[in-house]
Amino acid sequence: MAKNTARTVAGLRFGIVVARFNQRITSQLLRACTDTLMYCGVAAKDVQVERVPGAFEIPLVACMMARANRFDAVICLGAVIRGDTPHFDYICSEVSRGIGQAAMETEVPIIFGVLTTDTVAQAQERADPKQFNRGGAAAQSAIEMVTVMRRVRALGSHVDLSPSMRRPAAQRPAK
Ligand code: INI
Repeated sequence: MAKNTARTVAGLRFGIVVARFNQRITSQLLRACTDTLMYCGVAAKDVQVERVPGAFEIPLVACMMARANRFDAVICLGAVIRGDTPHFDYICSEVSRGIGQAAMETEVPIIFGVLTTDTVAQAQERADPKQFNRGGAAAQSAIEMVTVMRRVRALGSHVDLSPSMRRPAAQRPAK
């Protein structure tokens, strides 16, 4: 992403939720993510990082950060690596479902930067800034989605969820 995005990202605020499980991988994702945000012109004071034990805990915290009305986007970072148990499948499906649901409920972009791989080596190459750089890509997706949401909010519509899930109008970001 070109550095001249600085004009459009100045003042934007981002929440990051990062899992400590597989920390060698997730700390690399986090570093690449924050480096990219800063490179694009986001101020360090406008980024709040919350750490959670594992990927399973990401959706709850991401949802609460999105509901706080303090962030233009929330970025979720984690690494779920397949073992010999079905644990992998349960965690992957809960994390992806939870993040998607949180975004729909809050109408705040919540970015899925959670690696789901068969091996540690695959996770390492996806986290490595010199290879797939998924942490940097998550930051870029967050910035892009802020712009998209500005345009789409101007259309005046909202996600139509059941009333119990709907966010009160008073809590929605101003258009
Ligand atoms: N959490 C991860 O983030 N990645 C994993 O690969 C993983 N595995 O393999 O078990 C994992 N498990 C922990 C889980 O996310 C929860 O933190 C734990 O079950 C407590 O709720």
